[in-house]
Amino acid sequence: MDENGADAPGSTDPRTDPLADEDCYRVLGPDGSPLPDATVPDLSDEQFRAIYRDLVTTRRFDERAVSLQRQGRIGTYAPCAGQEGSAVGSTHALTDDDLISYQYREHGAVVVRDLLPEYLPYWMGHESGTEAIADGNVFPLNIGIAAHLPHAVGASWAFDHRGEDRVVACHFGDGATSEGDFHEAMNFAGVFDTPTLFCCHNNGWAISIPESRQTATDTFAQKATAYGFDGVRVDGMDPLASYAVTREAAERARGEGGGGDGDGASDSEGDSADASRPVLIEFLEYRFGAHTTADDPSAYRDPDDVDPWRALDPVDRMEGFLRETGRIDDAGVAAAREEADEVVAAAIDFAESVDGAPSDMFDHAYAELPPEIRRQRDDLLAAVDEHGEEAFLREE
Ligand SMILES: Cc1ncc(C[n+]2csc(CCOP(=O)(O)OP(=O)(O)O)c2C)c(N)n1
Repeated sequence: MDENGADAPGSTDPRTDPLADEDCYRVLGPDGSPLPDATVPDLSDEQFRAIYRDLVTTRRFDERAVSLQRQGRIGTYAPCAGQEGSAVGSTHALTDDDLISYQYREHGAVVVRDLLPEYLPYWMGHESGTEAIADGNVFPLNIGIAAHLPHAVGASWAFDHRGEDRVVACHFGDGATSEGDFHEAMNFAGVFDTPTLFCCHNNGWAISIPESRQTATDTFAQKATAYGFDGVRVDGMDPLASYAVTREAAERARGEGGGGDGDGASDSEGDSADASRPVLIEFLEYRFGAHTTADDPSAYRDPDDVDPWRALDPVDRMEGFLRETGRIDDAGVAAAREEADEVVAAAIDFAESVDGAPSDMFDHAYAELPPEIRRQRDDLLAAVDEHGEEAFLREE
């Protein structure tokens, strides 16, 4: 173990057997066949295929984004391979009016909302990307770990106050659960019955810190007990299980009739069956690749540790399900891949055509700039005037 508490590469990570946890909710077996006692969600053939298409597109986006970073065409990027099932499956379980507040790795949620072209510019350094996705009910990504959780709870509390039939799905990693913001957000949500889905992506690692050094509890889901609401553990590499659990959690968060009770106050005393309640969902999954393109995972984990998890690849599993149930054939798979190539290529073309000015960075955080930020913007504009915009642009 190093001074950060991380195990040395090659040491035994307790999560070497992905299927060891029998309490983890699953629909699909490793090859995509439905498990014997599982309830397959009641979706149309088209909906099943849409989930598959979004998984394939997310995987393709991820591959291209890493490649673009290696070519110097985007900045640091957080790969999501292995984690597409939870982001895509859970977002399909929401309505378009529901708000998504995510960390930085849940790109699949953006794919489901059809926002890739608007989203990619962010990773190229354009603030306009974050503004555009907000119009699609996706809050801008958050790098300050767990700092978005209180905001997500605030937004869901506002929905409750207004009597709106909307929930907030707030995504974060296992590492975020060690931050004070996580506990404050969970406590507030429990006390005030906010329609919040706390989506914890337990991918085994917070950069080099393994899950075993992140918490002494058996699961992350059980942390909800301390705040008076339910926590559930689901196989995040199973898109259909992720869909089913999120669907049920969203119904719970909406309360019967939707939109909470509109009074913005806790119902926990009576805790009637139709009260709106938050839910913590722990998605059990694994990060196949590096933490970000600036990371080298071989410094802290044995590359062989990934193999058992690759056997549960969410894209392959969904394809296996569709094939086995006769919903897709070779031509359908080829068409999905071709469509994904086109969607991602078009998003890249669009993003590379965006022409941003350095001062754009001041435009999207505040409706009215506070005096200190205004001063900084004015200083920048004066410097641009003096030296020309080229002085602030990267040389191609
Ligand atoms: C408040 C804060 N502390 C530390 C960091 C540095 N940091 C960036 S990513 C990360 C790990 C987060 O792990 P986790 O929440 O499990 O998400 P994952 O990256 O695994 O998806 C850390 C510590 C940060 N961005 N913000």
